[in-house]
Amino acid sequence: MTLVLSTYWRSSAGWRVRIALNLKGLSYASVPINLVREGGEQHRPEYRAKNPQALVPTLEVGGVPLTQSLAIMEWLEEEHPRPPLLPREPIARARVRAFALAIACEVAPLSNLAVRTYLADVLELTSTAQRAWHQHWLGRGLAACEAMIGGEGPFCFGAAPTIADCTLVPQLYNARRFEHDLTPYPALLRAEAAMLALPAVQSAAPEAQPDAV
Ligand SMILES: N[C@@H](CCC(=O)N[C@@H](CS)C(=O)NCC(=O)O)C(=O)O
Repeated sequence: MTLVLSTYWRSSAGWRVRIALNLKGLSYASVPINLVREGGEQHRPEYRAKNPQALVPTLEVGGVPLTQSLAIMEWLEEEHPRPPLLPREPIARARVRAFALAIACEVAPLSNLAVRTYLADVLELTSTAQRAWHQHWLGRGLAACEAMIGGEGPFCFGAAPTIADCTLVPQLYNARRFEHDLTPYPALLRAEAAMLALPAVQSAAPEAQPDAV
């Protein structure tokens, strides 16, 4: 079954899926969707037909589009269970999912492109107010994630990467873009370092993508 990933080099949600695909050793074709050029290619009707939310990523599986990065990673886990990105034990699985959801639902959306554009262009917030927004939500969200980490590492939940780690790496990259101080989060930084040492994670990095500018 062919896998085609619509993604953008700097999209954190697309990056999560690239990491998961690479960790599972799956090859895929990459289709760049430029989120900023000419108002954003994600809004084109042909892309919206695949992803009605006009967001990346979309993974087409044999021509069938799947959306939402966590749903895509869950599909990958079900169809390609080796190597696993979720632990076997149900309580441990729930904890890993909770961490990934905390990032994907409560941290990342508050600084995504559509929100940043609204703060600046519609609400016309000053750059100081916009900065305060990002620091507030990043601080609140990352402090909770730091407390949610479990096990002895080096990854978020033990000796192997999970979907929690797939969400963590792009989120910390984004936090650095907003110059957020990461020193209060040593456990997150430890897990990030473990991830960045893996070739599968390195090749998923924004700068390694063909559409990187
Ligand atoms: N919850 C979605 C979030 C997807 C999302 O926010 N994608 C961003 C890039 S990271 C996007 O496409 N933004 C385009 C826009 O805001 O217009 C997921 O996990 O897939």
